[in-house]
Amino acid sequence: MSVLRRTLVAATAAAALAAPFATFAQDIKPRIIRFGYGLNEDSNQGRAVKLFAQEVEKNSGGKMRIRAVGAAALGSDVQMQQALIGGAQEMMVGSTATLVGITKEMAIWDTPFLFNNAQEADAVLDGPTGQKVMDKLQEKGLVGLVYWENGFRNLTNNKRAVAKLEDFDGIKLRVMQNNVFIDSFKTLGANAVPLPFSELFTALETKTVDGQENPYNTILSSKFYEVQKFLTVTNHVYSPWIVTVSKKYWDQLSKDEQKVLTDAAKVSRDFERKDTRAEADKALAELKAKGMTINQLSPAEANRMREKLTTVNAGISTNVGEDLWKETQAAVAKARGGK
Ligand code: TK8
Repeated sequence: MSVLRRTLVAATAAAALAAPFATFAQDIKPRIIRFGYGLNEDSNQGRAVKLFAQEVEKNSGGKMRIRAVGAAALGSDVQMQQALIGGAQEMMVGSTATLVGITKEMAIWDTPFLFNNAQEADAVLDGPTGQKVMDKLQEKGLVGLVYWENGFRNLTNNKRAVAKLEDFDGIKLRVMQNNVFIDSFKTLGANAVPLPFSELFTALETKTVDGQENPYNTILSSKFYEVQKFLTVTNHVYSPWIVTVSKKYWDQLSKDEQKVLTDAAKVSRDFERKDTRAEADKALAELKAKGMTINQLSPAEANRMREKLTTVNAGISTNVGEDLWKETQAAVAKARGGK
């Protein structure tokens, strides 16, 4: 083959390879994916959505773009879920707890003290049990991609430092719109008031409610320290977030486009968990510096709270099904055994 001919062949091959991208960049408008979330842009949730957007744009060569909308500007978790199901919005991230009205099995993650630490949570959520629960969303019009960490939830309020079970009495406590949370806090003696997260700051500010419970990261990024005096370290439940796609939208995507989203979701999950944990490690000191009064429960009182909360387990097991309950307990035991 002559030098000229070899050059020509190489040039033609390069052009053929470049062609689809060239066509695409010039002729096809990028797919715009509206991705809603509830927290502020400057939060662990906001940072991870941003990273996800960068990954999607990079891996699709600019063909798919994420239009990220934070601070519940597209609606509360529950409103966004409905928009995804109807096909009016493409993606979101929110608490698994707010999905229980759609997929009852999600309530398994609301079991008080299910996980002792984040490693157990990762093993179970990323394992077959987590996948099974996530797959249940499909028949309801949602596709779950990955679990992110919201985190271990802790109590804040304006009435008093909660040092013992009896201190919950009469505290008007905002909880997520979910029966397990309502039951759990009623059991502890609080007056549980279900409200969307998007209404929470105002409800605390206007004293419609006295308190709430969320991970340290959220107490910081949502500035709850401005309207809450007392923080009690309870770690009463590990709360996952879940990244979901409208199934109506998902089914319109090519396999390659779906892969761009699943790959980016995995990268975002690993980033988000690291970032969240690093922030949580420093958050308590920051909240103290912002003026919150922080107290730990004594081991005896922590135990009393734990025991009291086991009374909600039977209800969760009935709701999610005894098989899933048992499977989850076994998965936790396995993770705990370090296997
Ligand atoms: C954000 C919520 C939030 C959750 C809550 O949209 O509602 O308290 O912890 O993270 O999903």
